[in-house]
Amino acid sequence: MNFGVKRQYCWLITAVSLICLDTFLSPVKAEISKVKQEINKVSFNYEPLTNTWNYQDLQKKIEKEKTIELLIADFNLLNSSELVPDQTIKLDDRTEQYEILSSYILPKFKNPTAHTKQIANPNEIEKNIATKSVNSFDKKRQGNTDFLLADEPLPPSQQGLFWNPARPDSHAPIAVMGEHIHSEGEIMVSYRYMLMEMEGSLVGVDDISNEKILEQYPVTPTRMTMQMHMFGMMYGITNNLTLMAMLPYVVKDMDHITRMNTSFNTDSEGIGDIKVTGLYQVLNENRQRIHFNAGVSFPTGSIEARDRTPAGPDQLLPYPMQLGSGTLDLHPGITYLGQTDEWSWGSQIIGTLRLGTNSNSYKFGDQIMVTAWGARKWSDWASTSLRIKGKNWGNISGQDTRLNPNIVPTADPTRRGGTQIDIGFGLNLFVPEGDLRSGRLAIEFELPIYRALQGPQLETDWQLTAGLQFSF
Ligand SMILES: [Cu+2]
Repeated sequence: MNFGVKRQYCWLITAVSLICLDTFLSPVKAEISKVKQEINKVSFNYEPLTNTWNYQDLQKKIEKEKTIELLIADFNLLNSSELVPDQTIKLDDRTEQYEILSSYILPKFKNPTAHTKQIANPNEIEKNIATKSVNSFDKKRQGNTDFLLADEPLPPSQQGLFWNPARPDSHAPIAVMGEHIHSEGEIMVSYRYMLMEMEGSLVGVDDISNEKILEQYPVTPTRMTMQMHMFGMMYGITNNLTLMAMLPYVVKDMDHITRMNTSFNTDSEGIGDIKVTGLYQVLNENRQRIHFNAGVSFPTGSIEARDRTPAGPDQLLPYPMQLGSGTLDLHPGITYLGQTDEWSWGSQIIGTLRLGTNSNSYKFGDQIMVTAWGARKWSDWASTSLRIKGKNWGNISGQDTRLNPNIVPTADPTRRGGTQIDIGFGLNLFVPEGDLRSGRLAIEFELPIYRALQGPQLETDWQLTAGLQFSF
C-alpha cells in the first residue's frame, strides 16, 4: 500500500482538527471554570461540615461497628480554634451542631453517646489532624507510590460528590470504547476479543433466501464470521485529557454458494485501521461526567485483501472482506456518565466520517452510533449492565472497478448500507485491592432487535465482546 503521501495528509488533518477542537472548546472551558469556581466557593464553606461526610454512611458505620474509624480528608479546612467538643459551629449562614471526637467531627446525632466518645482536649485533636489527615490525591501528588495506582477511589471528602472511578461499573459495557478518561499520569492497557456471527440475508427488514438471491446473482454469501483482537492503550495527559490508541487485528471468514450449487470459502486477516482518540472532559460534577471524543483512524488496514475464489487463485475480495476503509476517518463524539451508590448509567454518540476517497476509488459510507446503558453494582467487584445501541451506516460511494457488482451482492456498492438496533447484556468484574488491583475482566453479548439492510446483505445475528483491562 502506498502510505507515504497519505501519512503527511493524516498528520495535517489531525493537527488542524485538534486546533479547531481546542478553539471550539476554549469558551466552553472558560464558562466551566467560572462555574467550578462558584461551586468551590460554596463548597469550601459547606463541605467540611456538610457534604464532606455522608451522614447516612457514617451512621451506618456507627451502627455496625460501634466505633468510628473514619478519617476526614478536609479537616484542615477548619480553623482548629473551632474544634471544641460538643460545640455549635457557625459556618457561613448555616448553624449546626457537631460532635468533636478524637480525630473526627461528626454531625450531632440525636443520641450519640452510646457509640461515640467525646474528648475534652482540643490540643489532642490538633495533633491528630496534623498526623492523620489523609487525602490520597494529595499523597499521589507528593509521589507516594502507595497511592500511584489507577482507578483511585475518591477520598472520603469527595465521595458522594464526584463520579467514582474505582468501581466495576465505572467502565461501560466492554464493547463500548472511549467511554472513560484517566487521571493525569495513569496508563491503561487493554485487550478485547470480538466475535461477530452473520448468517442469512435481508432486503430491508425482510429475510431473503439464498435461492432467491441466486436468481439475481450467480454467487451469494451465506455466512460470515468476523473476529477482532483489539489492543488498546490509554494515557492520562492531564486530569481532563486522555489519549487513547487502538490497534485492531481483524480475521474475516465468508462462506458462499453459487448458482451451480457449489460452495466456497474466502478469508482475510491482518491489522485493521489504527485509531487514535483524544478524550476531553468538560464536566465532572455531581457524580456525573461529560467528555468529548475526538478520534481519527488511519488507513493502515488493507483494502487489497485477496483469496482463492471460483474465478481464480488470487482474486480481489469484495468490500466487506477488506480489513480497512482505505480512508482517513474522523470519529467525533460525546460521552455522558452518571452514578449513584449502586447504579450507574451512560450514553455515547460517535460518528464516523470518511475523508476523501481511497486509493481504489471508493469510500465506505459514513456511520452514526448512539448507545445508552444502565448498570447495577452488586459488590465492590461485580456489576451487570443492560445496553441499547443503534447504528446507521451508508452505502459505499464510488466503486472499485475491479469488482463486478453483478456477480455477488457483496461486490455491489449500493447494497452495503443499513440500520441496526442491538440489546447488550454485560458483566464487569473489577479487582478493588491486592496485587491485581484495578484489573478488569468484562464480557458483553449483543443481540439485534431491529435490522434494516440495503440488501441482499448478510444480517448480524449476535456479537460477543470480552476484554481485559489493566491500569497502573
Ligand atoms: Cu482506560
